[in-house]
Amino acid sequence: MLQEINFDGIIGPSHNYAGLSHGNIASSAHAGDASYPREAALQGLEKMRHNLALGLAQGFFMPLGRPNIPWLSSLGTNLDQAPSHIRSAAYSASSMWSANAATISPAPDCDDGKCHMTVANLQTMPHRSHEWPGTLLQLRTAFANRDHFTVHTPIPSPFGDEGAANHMRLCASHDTAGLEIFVYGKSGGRFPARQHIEASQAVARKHGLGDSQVIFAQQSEKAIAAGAFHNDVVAVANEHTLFTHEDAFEHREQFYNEILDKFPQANIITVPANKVSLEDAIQSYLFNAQLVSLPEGAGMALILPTEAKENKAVWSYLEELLAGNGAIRKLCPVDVRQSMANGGGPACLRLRVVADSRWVDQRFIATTEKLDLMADIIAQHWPETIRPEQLKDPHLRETIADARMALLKCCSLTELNV
Ligand code: SUG
Repeated sequence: MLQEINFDGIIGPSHNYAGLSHGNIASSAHAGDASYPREAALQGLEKMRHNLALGLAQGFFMPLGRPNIPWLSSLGTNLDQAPSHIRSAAYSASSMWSANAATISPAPDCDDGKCHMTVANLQTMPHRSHEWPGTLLQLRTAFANRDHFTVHTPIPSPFGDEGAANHMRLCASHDTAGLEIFVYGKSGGRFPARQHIEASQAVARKHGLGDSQVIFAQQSEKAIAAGAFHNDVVAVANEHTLFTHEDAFEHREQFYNEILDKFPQANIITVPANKVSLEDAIQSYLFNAQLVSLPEGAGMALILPTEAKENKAVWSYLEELLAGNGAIRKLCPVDVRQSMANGGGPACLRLRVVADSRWVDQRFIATTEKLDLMADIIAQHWPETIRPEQLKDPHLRETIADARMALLKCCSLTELNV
């Protein structure tokens, strides 16, 4: 049975706040703060536990090996000598945000009937640009079944590709052919536009998607300039529903018309700026919710960051939305504050893959028992806190490497330690 499986990136033991992502307001605001990797990873596991309890299919990815010493070597340096921003980049636990791991086109959309995945190059941000080799290895391990999956290498530079964070899919149900929407940026004014149209078009071609099944939409320059560094900060889609801020897209009317032309059943919920300002949307991460279909036809739920509940304008809008008895029937706030402080909400932490879970390497599929085992490892081995100046400390490096290895062993995934 084809179903949506959410693969969450486990928050790695090197999680820290280095202010590395220009254009990501939370990352800049928390630069230099002490981080709490253990608490962060446990928050992530709790989110998975919550979603399993809702009856949703759940998978996970291992954190990548950090600090990335081979990357430092390729830059002619090492941990002692690297300039501090390069050292921080080598230490970043940014692979936790698995929505940026790859773009996924489910099998019913692709001309050869296989699920296609293109690993994101993440080239705009130095600390993210060295994720792809580890991600490629992990995806080729988890989705090794070549009868059902094709995992492509990243689109080459200079075309920036940020993966599923700039990709949405509308469909009657997950197991039927859908309309894939690729969102790219042109200019964010003071901030970089990380997704380039050339990369989006290349991914669509490589996945074998027909013209009638694809839309390329420009993210609004206003949204990028306000801090929506990825489209999933201002819009999210699930099955026939698109939930979006009024100011998310540059040519909104034209975009909506193209959607309705290619997918007439689309249900577009536009949140007006006079109810929720772009600023409130970005501060609360309202749209970085996981919009999911509940089992047994119970409608859709929004799995939101607790910050959305704390924002008055956002929460009263959501209460009004629920009272309208539309597609969205349930609001589930979850606490992922440690990730949020780096600009990563519930939706950033997951990669959606539509597949039959029997085709996936079972070591990546979550059960409550496995989450319990992982929680024990994390509680024992993840550093409690990291202050930025500790990144120079060789003991920290050892602690982090040992912690990751303990988790890889617990999940029988030591082959990922290259
Ligand atoms: O790429 N933050 C990530 C957040 C990614 C969110 N993902 C989605 N929207 N799907 C980023 O900006 C901050 C790291 C630091 O500053 O230490 C960071 O990389």
